[in-house]
Amino acid sequence: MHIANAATGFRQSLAAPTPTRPLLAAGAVNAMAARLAAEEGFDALWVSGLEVSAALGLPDANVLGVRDLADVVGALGRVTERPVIVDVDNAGGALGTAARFATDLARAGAAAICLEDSSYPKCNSFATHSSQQLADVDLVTRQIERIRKAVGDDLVVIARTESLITGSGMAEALARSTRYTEAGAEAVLIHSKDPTGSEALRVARQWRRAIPLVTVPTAFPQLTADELGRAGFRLCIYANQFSRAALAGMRAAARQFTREGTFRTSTDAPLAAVGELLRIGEPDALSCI
Ligand code: SPV
Ligand code: MG
Repeated sequence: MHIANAATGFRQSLAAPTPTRPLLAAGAVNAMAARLAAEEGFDALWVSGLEVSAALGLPDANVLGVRDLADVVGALGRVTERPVIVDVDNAGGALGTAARFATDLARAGAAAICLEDSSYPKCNSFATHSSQQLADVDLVTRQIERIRKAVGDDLVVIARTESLITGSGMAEALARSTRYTEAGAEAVLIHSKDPTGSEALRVARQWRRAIPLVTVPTAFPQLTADELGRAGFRLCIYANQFSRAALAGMRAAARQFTREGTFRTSTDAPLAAVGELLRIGEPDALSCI
């Protein structure tokens, strides 16, 4: 029951006609990030392959298993009911693995999964040490069909194409998107690493379909959520900014300690109160610090 509700509510939000305000999803690698995202008004959470891999000290290269992701979904669900979208990468590059990712994540409480068409083993879209290849379009199409057969409507399926990341071009991106939606995907993400943002805006201009369009604006942060919404994107996924902020904040605090021998709070290295940390897992907790 709970499983179907998570997907149903998210599906309705995706379909709601709001011309300028896209849904906003934040990468949440743990309950602390999820609580923060919910309190600050994000509509949904993104379980990022990159963030979860980094948190576990692993490469973003098809090393995560479905249980790693399901554990994170469970942790987020302890502190917020915001819908959770899980980045399943290429879901193991096979039909059986795709079905297992879908069933286990639906059971864990996810509202949606995002399946990408990178070939197995994948590498991160922004990595320059290794090159990204596209998976066979028929394989990805059959993965989507298999996911649908496994979970029915209990998950929203977002299909992501890496066509622009691999330099295969806009025509390929649009043709693949058509195949994926015909196979049962309900939203499409055409990923872009163009730092000017003009490629992403071109995607939105050429997208003349009722299917919701999704963007991950990591490479083009100069475009605001409102601008992306007006361009036609229905969902903006801020995939890794909280982990990057945490990394920068931890480094600033550590450097201040090395310099001054104390963790006293300063504007350069602000620290949340101990009570804030205590209240992530126990909302009514009180603290003297
Ligand atoms: C992730 O967050 O793992 C993503 C988004 O897939 S990106 O890193 O931008 O490819
Ligand atoms: Mg990823």
